[in-house]
Parts: sequence; structure tokens; C-alpha cells
Amino acid sequence: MVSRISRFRGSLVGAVVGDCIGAVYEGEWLPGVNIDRVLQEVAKIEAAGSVSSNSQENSENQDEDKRSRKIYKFTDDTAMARSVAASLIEQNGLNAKDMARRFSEEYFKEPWRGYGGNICLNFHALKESDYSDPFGPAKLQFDGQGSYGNGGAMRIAPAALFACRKQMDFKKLRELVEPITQLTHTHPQAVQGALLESLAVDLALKTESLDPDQFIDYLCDKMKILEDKAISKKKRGADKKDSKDAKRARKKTDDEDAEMKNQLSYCEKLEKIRIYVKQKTQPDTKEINEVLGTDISALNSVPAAVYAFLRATKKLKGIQDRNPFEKTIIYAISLGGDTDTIASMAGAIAGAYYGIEDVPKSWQEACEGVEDALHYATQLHELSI
Ligand code: F2R
Ligand code: MG
Ligand code: MG
Repeated sequence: MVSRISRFRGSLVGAVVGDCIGAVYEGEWLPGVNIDRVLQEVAKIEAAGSVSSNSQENSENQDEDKRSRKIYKFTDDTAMARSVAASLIEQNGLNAKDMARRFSEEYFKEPWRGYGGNICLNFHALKESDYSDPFGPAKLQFDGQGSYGNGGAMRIAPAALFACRKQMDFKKLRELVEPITQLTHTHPQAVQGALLESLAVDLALKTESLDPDQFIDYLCDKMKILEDKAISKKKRGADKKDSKDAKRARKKTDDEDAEMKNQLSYCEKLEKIRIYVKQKTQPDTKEINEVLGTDISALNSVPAAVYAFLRATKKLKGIQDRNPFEKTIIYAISLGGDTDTIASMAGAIAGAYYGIEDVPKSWQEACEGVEDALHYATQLHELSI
């Protein structure tokens, strides 16, 4: 049985290694990333790991090894997740102003971490207004539509750990995840994506014996509630005929509806995942790209992360000799596109299920930010008991 603390550590460290290793390939589109290339990179990490374990007795050699080995840098995904963790721990709950300040200060300290194109404007606006309205700037993005990027989902694992209780409390999880996301992302797809990722992490933390069908049933159940609510909210907005903004609101809704018609919803994508996971022959990466998506939007990336986790329980070409955590990360990266983020989100789910013992030591040593992730996981675990 995997202990609870091991799962907490596995989840946060899983997210970090997914981000760091996935970042090597971010933005490589069709036909995905050849799995042999990912394996070559992983082999380098593992070779460096075995050199350092051979020089355990000699501290001079150890120091030399540390200096010479390649360190895989974390990106915005981990930078923001660390702020979520630190803020929740220090404030013992959500303090929106504190979290917004941390996001922003982290960005100004290290703006080169590969942030999304628009989120930076948010950080500027937050700083200029001295964080007086932490939710204000995000609402104004994209002509009031809000960002649909996956920046909310990619940082949410610490919130799932913070909200983790024996019995799932969907309401409490929503009350935490929604505002954390809305500090930067107000588009319903971004908020729903963060909720889907947090639900998957929460469920993985509590699952003893994984049944992919049951896992998907559970996620579908909850996502249906969210999607139905979003549809009726939108309808209510469009029905406000007396409002002076009604015409503009209706036009916006019509445009969004037209856009939505070409896209599968989260629930529809989860049903596709159910089929892909059961499929005897490994699904084609091109089809995964087209149907689930692997880009920087939440709707076209969170489902791919859930899928990578579940499909890694089955046969996968070229990586059958790897443990399921490793399979999850390597396979997630091989899907291409937003590789750091998809591997990070998949890693958070897989780590929550398999625990820290399945995250290879050599990977942990090679990735920047693992020690801090272990520290945050321990603190979040203490707060959750
Ligand atoms: N930004 C990247 N990668 C690109 C380059 C990194 C490279 N290493 C480098 O340094 O050059 N990765 C990171 O961004 C993704 C998360 O993005 P986030 O936080 O959601 O950002 P943002 O700016 O809110 O959204 C991203 C873009 O999506 C489009 N977009 C969003 N909402 C939109 C809307 N309502 N209408 C139209 N477009 C919308 C925009 O193009 C945004 O710039 C992660 O992959 C992370 O790793
Ligand atoms: Mg990134
Ligand atoms: Mg990314």
C-alpha cells in the first residue's frame, strides 16, 4: 500500500519532473515527439545518476559530480505551483492578495521561466495597482473573455493536496480551486480545466486499486455538473434583455457558441479517453492531438494529461520495461505540443497514485525544484491530517 505522505510527495515531485523534462520539447508539434528521443534524454539523466551513486563514499567526487551534471530547469508551471503551495501553507488557506503577490513577484524575479504571452500583462497590472483588486486584471483579459490558457490547471496540484480530506468534498475543492484559477484565468474552460486536474489528483490520492473506467466515471460525473452550470449561467446572461450590455453579451455568447461547436467538451473528451484507454492497439498520436488536443489551452491539454496517466496502465510501445510513473511522463511528452505542462499535470496525477518511490532518484536529482516540492508536500500533508 502506498502511504499518504508518499502520495503527497509523489504528486508535487511528479509535477516538477514532468515540467523539467517536458520543457526540453515544449512546442514540438505534429507528429509528436519520437519516444526514442525522450528515452535518450532519460538515459542521460539516468547515466548521470548512476555515476553519482558510484561516488557516494567520496564527498569530493560527489561535489564534482553535482557541478558537472546537467540540471533540468523548471518553468512557469512549477514557479506558479510553488507560489500556490507556499501561500496556502503560510496563510493556512486562500488569501487571494497574498497569492497574487507571490505569482507576480516570482514573475518579476525570473521572467525568463517561459510564461504565457498574456499572463505577464496580468502581473504588471497587479503590481501597478498594488494588488488592491487581485481578481480585477484577469477579468479584463481578452476583451473581458478571460484567458482560456492552461496556466490555472498547470499549477493546481498543491490546492488539491491542501483540500484533500478522507471524504471528497467537491464543494470545498471548488471553493478553493476556482478563485486560485481566477486570479489569472477567468474563462470557464480554464476554470473547468483546473477543476478537472484537481479532481484527478484528489481521486488519484485516494485510489487504492485503479480502475480506469471508474476513474473516468467519477470525473465525468463532476465535470457534467460544472458544464451544465456553465451553460445555464451563459443562457441567463444572454436572456437579460433589459440590460444595456445585452446586445454585446448576446453577440459574445453567439461567437463563443460557434467556437464551442467545433470543440468537444471536457465530458466528451473524457468519453473519448475511455475508448482510447481500452483500445488494444496503441492509439495514434496524431489522433490524440486532433481529438484531445495538446496545446496551451486548458481544454486542449488537461484531458491529454488524464489520458497519459490512464493509458500508462496499459501497454505502450518502447517503454514497457518502465514503471507506470515513468511511462506516464515519457508517454505524455511523446504526445508533443505543450509537453512541459501536459507532462507536469500527468505527473501530478501519477505521483499521487504511485507515490514518491516510483519517481526515479536520478530524475529527482536532475530536476531543479524537487527539494522544495518535497518540503511543500510534507507541510501540506501535515495540514491535511
Ligand atoms: N508560454 C509557454 N510556452 C511558450 C514559449 C516558452 C518558451 N520556453 C520560451 O521561453 O520562449 N508556456 C507556458 O504557457 C502555458 C500557460 O499559459 P497561460 O499561463 O495560460 O498563459 P496565457 O497568456 O493566459 O495564455 C496563453 C496563450 O493562450 C492564448 N489565449 C488564452 N486565452 C485566450 C482567449 N480568450 N482568446 C484568444 N487567445 C487566448 C493567447 O495566445 C495566450 O498568450 C503553458 O504551456 C506554460 O508552460
Ligand atoms: Mg512552462
Ligand atoms: Mg507549457
